[in-house]
Amino acid sequence: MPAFTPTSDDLFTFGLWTVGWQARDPFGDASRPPLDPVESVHRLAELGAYGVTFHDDDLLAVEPDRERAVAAFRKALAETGMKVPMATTNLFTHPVFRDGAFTSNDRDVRRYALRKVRRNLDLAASLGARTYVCWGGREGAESDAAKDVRSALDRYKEALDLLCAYVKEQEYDIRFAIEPKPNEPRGDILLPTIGHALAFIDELEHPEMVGLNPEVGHEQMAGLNFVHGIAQALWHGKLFHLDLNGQHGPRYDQDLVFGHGDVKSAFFLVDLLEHGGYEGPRHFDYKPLRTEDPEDVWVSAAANMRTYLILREKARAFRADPEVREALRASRVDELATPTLAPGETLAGLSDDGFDPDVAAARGYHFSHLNQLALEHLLGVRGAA
Ligand code: GLT
Ligand code: MN
Ligand code: MN
Repeated sequence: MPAFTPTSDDLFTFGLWTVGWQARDPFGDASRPPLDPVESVHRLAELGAYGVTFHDDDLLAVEPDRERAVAAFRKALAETGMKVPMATTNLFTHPVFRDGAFTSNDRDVRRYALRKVRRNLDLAASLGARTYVCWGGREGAESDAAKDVRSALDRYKEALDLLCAYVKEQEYDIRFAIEPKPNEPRGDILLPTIGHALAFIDELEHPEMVGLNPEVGHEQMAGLNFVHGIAQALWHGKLFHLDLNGQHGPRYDQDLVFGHGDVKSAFFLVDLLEHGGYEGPRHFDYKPLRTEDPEDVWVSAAANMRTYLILREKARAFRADPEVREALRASRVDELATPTLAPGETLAGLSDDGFDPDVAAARGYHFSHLNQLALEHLLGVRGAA
């Protein structure tokens, strides 16, 4: 039985805001004390994480002086060897952002938001971050009368174009990753899904510098298949980063431990990430349950990584199982990789090859057997690789 013990080679990262969440919700006060980012860095390093990510304001959790807070954070990184592959800006907590940041109707707020991002971009670059996430949680509306969506998209584009130009001027090695979400905290958020964000990126001045940071729960809140979304993001070359967590279908954003929501989707997600060419950090964006005490927080942090490693092992065993290979062949899964026309063949010249649709319609695809094999690997009744 493998130990499922994470090491830095596994590239597991956590947002400081995850373990540091004090569990304030719309109905209740904080249930945990503030957590020093320095402690988070040390505890996560001990648990086998590769790095941490942060919002500008996360660093100020216990030390309001920014310079001192940054110095303490840098020291903790140096002591532990933890990396910062990604950073982002808090453009949602302060009430100034209640109508959005890049797309607030108030132009002064939009200008302030750009300055706030610029300041943290400079810090992110100095810490070696290569990805800068833009989650536009407040970019949206509750009333269709309150937001001119076409102007809002113009302003969203303006902001990203300016940020890309700034990164180029400063010669930072940073790309932006948009994180879609359908709703919450706004009634409707702009760029609500992977698909909306992909289409938006194509309209930007530097589309090559902008990709995605999809989150498991956010697509599932919209009733969408996260594995399909990730596959399409990979297909477009746009999976710059991702947020792993758990969610039980369309309801409020749960941010559960990875695998504690739809575990079958988590299995196929790990299978795709491990075999689909994604080489970036495996980043957890979860919230320790409000019921948990400060020590439980670290138990839940470890659970994210352990679950990922278990699913990785199961995905390997699934792919190596001769019966699975046979079932994949019987289901013609590999045949889809063959181009429909032969080299040199044209649509005009396409002959019918004696094809009989009734014969083809009578052939089963045997997907239930394949699905059952996956489920049995997941449930642990089929052998290890
Ligand atoms: C916030 C949100 C997350 C985003 C973070 C990045 S902040 O916690 O719920 O999904 O990834 O801004
Ligand atoms: Mn997220
Ligand atoms: Mn979320």
